[in-house]
Amino acid sequence: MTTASPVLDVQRIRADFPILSTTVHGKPLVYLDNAASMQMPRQVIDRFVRYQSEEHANVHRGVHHLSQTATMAYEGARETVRAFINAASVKEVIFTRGATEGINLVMHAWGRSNVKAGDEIIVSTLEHHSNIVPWQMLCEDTGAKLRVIPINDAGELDMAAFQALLNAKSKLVAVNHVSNALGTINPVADIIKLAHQAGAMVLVDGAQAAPHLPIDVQGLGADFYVFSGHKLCGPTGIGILYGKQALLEAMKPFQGGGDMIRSVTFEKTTYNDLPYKFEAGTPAIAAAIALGSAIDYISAIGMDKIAAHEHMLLERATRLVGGLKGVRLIGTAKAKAAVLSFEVEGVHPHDVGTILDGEGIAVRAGHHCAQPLMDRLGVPATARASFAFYNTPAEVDALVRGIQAVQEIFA
Ligand code: 7TS
Repeated sequence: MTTASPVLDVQRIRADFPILSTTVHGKPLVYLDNAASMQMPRQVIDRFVRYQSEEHANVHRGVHHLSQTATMAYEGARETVRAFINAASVKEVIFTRGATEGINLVMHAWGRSNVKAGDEIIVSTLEHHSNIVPWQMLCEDTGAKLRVIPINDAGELDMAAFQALLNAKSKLVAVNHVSNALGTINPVADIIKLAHQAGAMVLVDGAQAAPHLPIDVQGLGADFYVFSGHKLCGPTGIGILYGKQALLEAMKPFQGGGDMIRSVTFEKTTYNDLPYKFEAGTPAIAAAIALGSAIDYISAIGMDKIAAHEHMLLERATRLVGGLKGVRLIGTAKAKAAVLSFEVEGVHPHDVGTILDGEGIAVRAGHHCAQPLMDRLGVPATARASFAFYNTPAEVDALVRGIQAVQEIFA
C-alpha cells in the first residue's frame, strides 16, 4: 500500500497533530471531515497555551507590560493574516467570530445602507446557508430580490446564466470560492470582473478556499472576503473579514461598545479608525494569536505543496471510490478542491457515516448546510469525505474499505 506523498513528508507533519494518533472505537482515527473543521498542530495549541499562561491581558487598554505584550501579539497576528491574503493594509483585516459573522457584518453594516427595494443580490446554488440566509433577511427587510446563479449537473456555475442575471439593479454578488458540499472551485476572478463591470460589489466566502488555495485579495479584486480560523488549523471562535479600505471607511459600525469608539458623550459618539471600528468589545485574543500561529504553520509547509498533495489524494479517492460499483460521486467539476461527496446505492448517507465511524473513519453525512443545493441535485443528503494536507493515500484506501464494508452490511 502506498503511503508516501511525492510532495510532502506527511508522516513528519502528522506527528505534529496529537489527535491524529488517537483511536476511535478502538480503531486508528481516519479524520476525513476537514471541511467541517481541521485539527490543530501542537505548535498552534502550544501558542494558545503560552499566551494564556504567560502573556494574557486585555488588548488596546493598558499601559502595563502584559497588556502591551498581548496587544503586540494580537496585532502581530493581524499582520500575519494581512500577508497571507495579500491585503494592502492591516486596516482591511477585521477579526470576527468566523466566516458566518463576517457575512452578517457585511449584511448589516454595508447592506442596510446600500441596498433598497428593487435592488438585486445574486448568490449561487452552491452556497452554504451562511451565505444565503443573511441576504434573504436583508431582502425581506428592504424589499430587494435574491437572484440565484444556476449550476450544471457536475456542480459548476453556469457563467452564461450569471452574466444574464447581472443588470443595473445588481448590488451585490455573494459567492463561495470553493463549495463545501462538492468541492467545486469557482472562477471568482471572472465573477468579480463581470460583477464590477455591472457596478455590483462582490463578497467572496473563502471558508473552504483559505485552507487549500493561495489567496490574493488584491489580485482577485474582491470587495469583501471572509473565512474561519478553525478550518485552517486554528481555533474555533475566530475568523477574518477582509474589506477594501474605502468601503470599510464608508460603512457604519456593526456593533457598538468598547474599542470601536474614539469619544463618547450622551450627545454624540465618534468611531475609532479601522480596523477597530468593527471590533466592538474584548476580542478572542488567544484565538486570534493562535490563528496567526496556524497561518505560520501552514505557510511554512507551503500552499502550493498543500494543494498538490491534496490534489493527489482527491484523484486517488475519485478513482477508487468512484470506481466502486453502486457508488455515485456527487460533484464532478473539472476544478475541485479535495472534497468527495458520494452516495452509496440503497443506503442512507447517515448509515454510511455511522458505519464508517465504527471503523474510526470520520466523514460528514447530511445536507452540509446547503439544502438548496441538495434540492437541485435531487438528493436529501450526501456522505462527504474532505481531505487535508495531513491525510495519506492509506487513509483514502481505508475509506474505500469502509465503503465496501457498508455495502456488505446492506447487501
Ligand atoms: N461558508 C462555507 C463555504 C462553509 O463551508 C462554512 C462551514 C461556512 C461558510 C460557515 O463557517 P463558520 O465557521 O462560520 O461556521 N462549513 C461547514 C461544513 O462544510 N461542514 O461543517 C461546517
